[in-house]
Order: sequence, then C-alpha cells, then structure tokens
Amino acid sequence: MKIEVCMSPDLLPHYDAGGKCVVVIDVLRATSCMVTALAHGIEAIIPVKEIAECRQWQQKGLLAAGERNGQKVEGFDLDNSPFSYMQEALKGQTIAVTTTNGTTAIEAAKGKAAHILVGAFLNKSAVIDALRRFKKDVLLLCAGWKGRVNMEDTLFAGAIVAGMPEAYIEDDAALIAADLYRLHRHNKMEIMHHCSHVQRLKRLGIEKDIDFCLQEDVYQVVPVLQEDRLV
Ligand code: 3SL
Repeated sequence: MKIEVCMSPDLLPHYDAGGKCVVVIDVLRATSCMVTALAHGIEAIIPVKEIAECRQWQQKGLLAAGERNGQKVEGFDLDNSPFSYMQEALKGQTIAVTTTNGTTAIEAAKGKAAHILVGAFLNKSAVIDALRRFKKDVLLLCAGWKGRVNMEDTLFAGAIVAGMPEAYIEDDAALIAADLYRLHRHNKMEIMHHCSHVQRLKRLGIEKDIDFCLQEDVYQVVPVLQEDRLV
C-alpha cells in the first residue's frame, strides 16, 4: 500500500487519485464537525461547495450548516462548530453543509477516488483501521486554506502516515508531514499556537473548538461519501 499527502486541493492535479482511498482532512474545523455530527447520531451530511446549493437543500426541508471565513452563513441553521452538532434534536437528521475549504476539498476528490473518507484527529485510529480494511493506495488530501498549505491538516496527515508504518512512501510531502507529527504529537498546541487559522479562530473567540478538534481518538466513526452524502 502506497501513501501520499497532497497538502492543498490546488496541488491535486499533480496527484492521481484514481482507484485510491482519499481521506479529506480539515481539522479546523469542517472534517472535525462531520465526524462529531455522525458520532452524535446525525444520519447523513451532504457536503456542497457553494452557499447557493446549501440554500437549495434548505428550501427542500434540510437543515443548512456551515461558514465562510469562520462565521455562520446568514440564514443557515447551524455554524461550523463541533459543539453545534451535539444536540439531541439533530439526531436522525440529514444536514447540508458548505465550508470555506473542507467541502471544496471533498468536491475536488469526487469522481476520481475509489473511496472518499473524512478524517480528523477525533477519529484518527478509526481512519487508520478503515484504510487497512480497504487495502488500497492512500491519498491524504489536506483542505488547507484557500489553496494554501496549513499546519493543522499537514499535522494530521502526518499522524496517519506515522500510524501506518507498513505503508510505502515515495512522496516528500508524506515524509515532511510524518516528521512534523512525530516532533509535535505530545504538544500540538505548541506548534499550532502561531498558525494562521488558530489566530483567525481566536479573533472570532472560538478557542474551545481548537482544543476540542486537537483531541485524538474521541470517536470511532469514519464518514464515507456515498453518492452525494457522507454516512
Ligand atoms: O475552511 C473550512 O472548511 C472551515 O473548516 C473553516 S472554519 O474553521 O469553520 O473557519
């Protein structure tokens, strides 16, 4: 099994996702929210790229969730905080979600991969187990921020690479990510402190989401894209 890390969706044209398991990663906060949502009984998530598509689902009766630049979209039912998905009243619901980078990365992977999974620190070991079960080459796709590389997604990609020593690496991005994780695994906040998105979320007063999303192995669920929805 081969493992690669694509540090931004803008780099995806340089990789071949065909026949691979693609793990979409947006630790802060889209994929952490998706994992949390399914773990708390939400039936399915429909990830969409554009706000207008999300509103169309809302008009059809689904809840609309997500953000732009970290803030809830006007008229949406939910923002993009993992804590918003822990409500008893949401159990069994299907939610349409659009986010600045996370759902764009899912969209970019569509149509090429054999399987599209959603990963975050919250379900790290469950993702590794799922990848071992699928027995396919792995492409870890970091959502980054508007085409740029970010620390948190690279760090988590490294956690997966480091957690799969049996995988074959011929990709420098995978080596960089794994080394980053090995160096900082015991104190992620030390390196995350100065990151652009951590600063952005702090300016919005969303510190508690950061701490929550950096926890490892809180949940066992691995959202998998089936048709247009994550289940
Ligand atoms: O970029 C994204 O998709 C979001 O996860 C960003 S935020 O953390 O909700 O601001």
